[in-house]
Formats: sequence, C-alpha cells, structure tokens
Amino acid sequence: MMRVGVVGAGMIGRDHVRRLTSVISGVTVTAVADVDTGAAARVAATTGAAVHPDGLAVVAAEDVDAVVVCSWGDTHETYVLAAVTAGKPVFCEKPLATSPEACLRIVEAEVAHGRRLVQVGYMRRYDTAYRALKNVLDSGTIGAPLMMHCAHRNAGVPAFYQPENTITDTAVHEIDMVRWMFGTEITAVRVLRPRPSRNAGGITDPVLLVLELANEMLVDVEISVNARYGYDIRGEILCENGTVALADQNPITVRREGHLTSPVPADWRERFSAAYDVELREWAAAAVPDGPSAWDGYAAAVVSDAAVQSLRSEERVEITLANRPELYDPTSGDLD
Ligand code: ISE
Repeated sequence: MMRVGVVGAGMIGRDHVRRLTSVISGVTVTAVADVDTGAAARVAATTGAAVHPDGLAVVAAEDVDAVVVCSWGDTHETYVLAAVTAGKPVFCEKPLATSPEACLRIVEAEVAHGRRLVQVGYMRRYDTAYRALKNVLDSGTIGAPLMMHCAHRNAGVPAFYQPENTITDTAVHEIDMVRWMFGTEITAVRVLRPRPSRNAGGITDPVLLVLELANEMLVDVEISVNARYGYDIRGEILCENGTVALADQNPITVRREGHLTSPVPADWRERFSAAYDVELREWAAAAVPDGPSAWDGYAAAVVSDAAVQSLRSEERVEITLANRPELYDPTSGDLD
C-alpha cells in the first residue's frame, strides 16, 4: 500500500483525495495539510488521515511515502523541493512553479538526486481523446502535421482569477499538450487580442495565441474564459493528407420541442474526470514517474512567461530553453 500525503485541500486537492482513496487501488492517504486547517480537517476526516500543521510536515511525515501537491501555485516550489530532498516521489498539480527560475531549481535538485521523482499534473496527456488523436498522428496515415487549431473555453472563472491566468492557468494546458503531441519545442509565441467580451469583467478575454514550433508548424489557441455556455475543449490537426480532430464528448443527445441537443460539460473536473483517474492511477503504479516531468514543467513555464510578455506587448516573443539535462532525454519517454 502506497501511503500518500496531500498538500492542499482546495477544489482539486479534495477531488484527488477522493480519487486516491475511492477510485485507485493500492493507495492510502495518511496525511493532509492546508492553510485553511478546517478544510484540511474536513478532507482528512473522509479518509482517516492525520492533519499536519503545514505542507513541509506532510512531506517529512514518516508514514508518507509519496506526496501530492495541490496547494496554491506560489507554494509548489517549496514542497516539491522538500520532497525531492527527502527522496520521495511527488505529483505536483500544474504549474510546477510560478517562474522558469523556480522550475529550474527543481530540475537541478532532481538531477542532483539522480533519478526522476517529480511528475506534473498536465492531465490532457491521459485523456482518451487526446491519446487517440496522437495515435492517428503517430501512425502517419494522414501525413505530416502542418497546423493545429485549438479552443479552450471556460463557462466562467473564479473571483481570484487574475488577467494573466488566461495564459498561466488556462493556455498552459495547450502549451504542454502541443509539446507532447508533436514531440517538438515551441520557439516563439504571439498573443493577439480580438474584440473584448462584455462578459470578461476586467480580464483580456478572449485572447488568441499563435505558437511557432521548431518543426515549422503553427498552432493557434483561442482562450475564452467567460464563454457562459459551458466548458469546451477543441482541437483539430491539419496534416498533409487529412485532418484529425477531437469529437464532441457527449454520450447522449436530447430531442425536445423541435430541437436536438447535447449537454456541454460544466467545467474541467467533469470534462477531464477520467483523464485525472488514469493520470493518478499510472502515477501510483509507476516505480519511476514517467508522465510530464520537471523538465516539461520548466518548458511550459518558459513558454507561458513568453506568452504573458506577449499578452502585454502584443509583440512576437522568441523562446529559448536552457540545455536539457540527460535525465530528461526523450528516449527515456518524457517527451516522445
Ligand atoms: C483551471 O485551473 C484548470 O487547470 C483547467 O484545466 C482549465 O481548463 C481552466 O481554464 C483553469 O482555470
């Protein structure tokens, strides 16, 4: 039985504790902490876990073999570094850390440790539809990819959502997905601002990212976080001899009063629920984590930083990554 400590008992933390205890076998949650001790106590009560005064105490606890970090992004670096220092596997919700420099410190600590301990929660890599898209692409049946069109729409966003979160919290999923899907780096980004939505409430919304890839592909990403009608994730890849696209995910259609309708998911928890299950199941089962790595977390942070810069300036921003340590060689499966 793997004994997991969870740092952060907010929305995603609660959901992961439920998943770890009732969906996945072979895992028990033994320790929980949150700045809101009441929230930690409520989550701990669902599993019989101990409540610790803070995240560092969770990482250090003797009955914790592995750590899941779901706290506020700014705190991730501290807990992930503590876990790496303690030699404990750590699954960290995105972002790995809030700056490329902080991500690099994690990369360096892991390299010094000598083997992978860190996995970042970019769950799209575990989604059945995205995996099917990648299978078609990798089969070569429709030729080389040329462009991808993506849309990422939230019905709305919480009050704490900041203007730059359209990039750092939302578009960052496409940034990771694109690197994984095409096995190539993003070399430049430009963020354009279409006509602003009157639903936006102080946020630049929608925005359009144009990503340039090292293999000469272009990827456009529409981010619209006050779309009202539901949570909608779209993607279509144009290849030389055909296209492959995410289909609508709805299991049902409703015929009523002269209309044929299908429900749209309310939010990401609903849309990616199965992907989160697979992600944590594969993480818990792996002796060495083989999902999105600290290096992937670093690369996403660099691109995301460049996109924030472009959001402000509306200029094209070029991207340069540090030298990738051997530990993250693609042949080891990190960026295939
Ligand atoms: C949220 O934080 C997530 O990570 C969701 O996956 C994303 O779709 C949403 O836009 C973010 O706010």
